[in-house]
Amino acid sequence: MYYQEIADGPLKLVLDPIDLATNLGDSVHYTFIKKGTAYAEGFYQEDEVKLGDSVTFTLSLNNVEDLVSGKFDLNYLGDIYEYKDVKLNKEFANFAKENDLSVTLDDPVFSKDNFSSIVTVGASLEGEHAQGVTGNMNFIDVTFEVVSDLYYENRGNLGYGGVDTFTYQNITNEEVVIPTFIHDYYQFISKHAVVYGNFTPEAFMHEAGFPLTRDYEGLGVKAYAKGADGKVYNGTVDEHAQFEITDLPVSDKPYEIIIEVPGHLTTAQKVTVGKEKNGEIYGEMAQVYLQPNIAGDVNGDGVIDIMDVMRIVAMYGKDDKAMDINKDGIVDEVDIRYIEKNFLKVGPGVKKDPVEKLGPKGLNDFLQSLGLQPTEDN
Ligand SMILES: [Ca+2]
Ligand SMILES: [Ca+2]
Repeated sequence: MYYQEIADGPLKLVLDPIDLATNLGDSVHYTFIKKGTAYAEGFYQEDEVKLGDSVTFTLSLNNVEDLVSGKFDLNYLGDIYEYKDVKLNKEFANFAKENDLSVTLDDPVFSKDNFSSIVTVGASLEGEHAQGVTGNMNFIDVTFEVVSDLYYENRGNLGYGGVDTFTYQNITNEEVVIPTFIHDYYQFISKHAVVYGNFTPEAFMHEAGFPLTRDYEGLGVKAYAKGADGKVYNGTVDEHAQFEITDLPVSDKPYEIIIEVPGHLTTAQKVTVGKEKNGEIYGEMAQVYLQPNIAGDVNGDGVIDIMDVMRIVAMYGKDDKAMDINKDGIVDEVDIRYIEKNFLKVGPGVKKDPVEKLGPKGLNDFLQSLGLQPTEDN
């Protein structure tokens, strides 16, 4: 690096250590600043935080001259952290006391952008004073509470961006804007996981293989996880056939991830969530892959058999919500062909034998009674 680059402004350097196994390690951030340049730096008081803990961010000032008031915007993840309070750092408070200065903290101002919640905090020296603060000093502490631990960064921080700049007024009422850096971080101990993925509802698949856009929640699709202790954790589904289940406590015992689609066999998958590190299990975001939901179980008993056929036949040509597998407003050939295709299939974990015939009558007899030809290879 050249002196000129530093003289022109702070130079940021990121070193990515690569070990002998060529695993990319955590990168190390350095900022080089010309000696004497004014800047601010952020620190966290904690080395390790978990759900319910508080995190205190301290803004430290370097090489300021005659500061009489100052403020900054602090970005934080509003889903994870809840603002608690702002205080003068002890160092600043002691300095004020020793110099007979009274200091007023600004009321925090809250705002939001697309990425973050933002709190604007600051403080001013009160009354007449001959001089402001010069040199290096810890200024303000801002404290948050960890209200969710669905956070999985290796290096915990309050949010993207943190603090960009610190703005202060000096004794001659000039506004000075100085750069701010945060290289500090803490270990975030997450104990909850998120699982997500896609489901594949056979009667709502485009022939090209992707799910049709539908109000799956409105159609009664349910995604949930069942813990080893039987506890159920409900998830959400969106109109693109994606599901998400949050707040699963990490455990060394597996969860069963279950997707129910009306008119279809239920699908389920066992997964163990959480990443082990030094004997401790941490939360993670894990994608779960599930078998398709097979269409045809209109009575929801976990098997596709003659009972489903019978029900469809009874409602054939009508607009019956439960029997209309593909929800196009009519019970017709499309619906019964799913049953024909998947006849005698059984959902995962279902201990029930599908019934092939009703008395002497089988699937083909019912198809023929509707004027339909059985498919060749049936
Ligand atoms: Ca059935
Ligand atoms: Ca239909």
